[in-house]
Amino acid sequence: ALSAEDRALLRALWKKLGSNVGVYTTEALERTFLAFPATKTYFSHLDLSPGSAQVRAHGQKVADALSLAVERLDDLPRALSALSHLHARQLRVDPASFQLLGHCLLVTLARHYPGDFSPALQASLDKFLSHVISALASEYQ
Ligand code: ZNH
Repeated sequence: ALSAEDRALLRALWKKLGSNVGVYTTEALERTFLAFPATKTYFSHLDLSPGSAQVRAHGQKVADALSLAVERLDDLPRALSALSHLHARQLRVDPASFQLLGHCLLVTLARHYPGDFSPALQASLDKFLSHVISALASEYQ
C-alpha cells in the first residue's frame, strides 16, 4: 500500500505539475507509440502524427483519470472501475500495455523534473502507477 510518505510525495508532485499533467501524459503516449509500436493498433482511428490534436485530447483524458486517481488513493478500484470495464469489455486493450504507458510516464516525468526525481519519488510514483494499473486491470477475467 502507499505510505503516508508516498502520498505526500505524489500530492506535492501533482501540485507542481499543475495544469501540465495533460502535456506530460501526451508526451508519455507519444513515447509509448514510438517505443512500443504495437500499442498504436488500438488507435488506428486517430491521427497519431507528431503534435496531433487528437493525441493531445486523448492525453488530457488519460491525465484527468490519473489526477482523479491521485485524489482517490484510498478508493482506486472503485474510482477506476468504469474505466476498467471500458478497457476490458469495449476497447479490449491488452492489460500488459498499461505497464508500457506507465513506464513511459516515469521516463517523461524524470526528464522534465530531473531535480525532483529522487529515488524515493521514483519508488512512490512506481507504486502509484502499479495501483492504478491493477485497478484498471480489475475488470478483466
Ligand atoms: Zn486508455 C480511452 C485512461 C492506458 C487504449 N483511456 C481512455 C479514456 C481514459 C483512459 C480516461 C477515455 C474514456 C472515455 O472517453 O470515456 N488508459 C487510461 C489510463 C491508462 C490507459 C488511466 C493507464 C494508466 N489505454 C491505455 C493503454 C491503451 C489504451 C495502455 C492501449 C495501448 N484507451 C485506449 C483506447 C481508448 C482509451 C483505444 C479509446 C480512444 C478513443 O477515443 O477512441
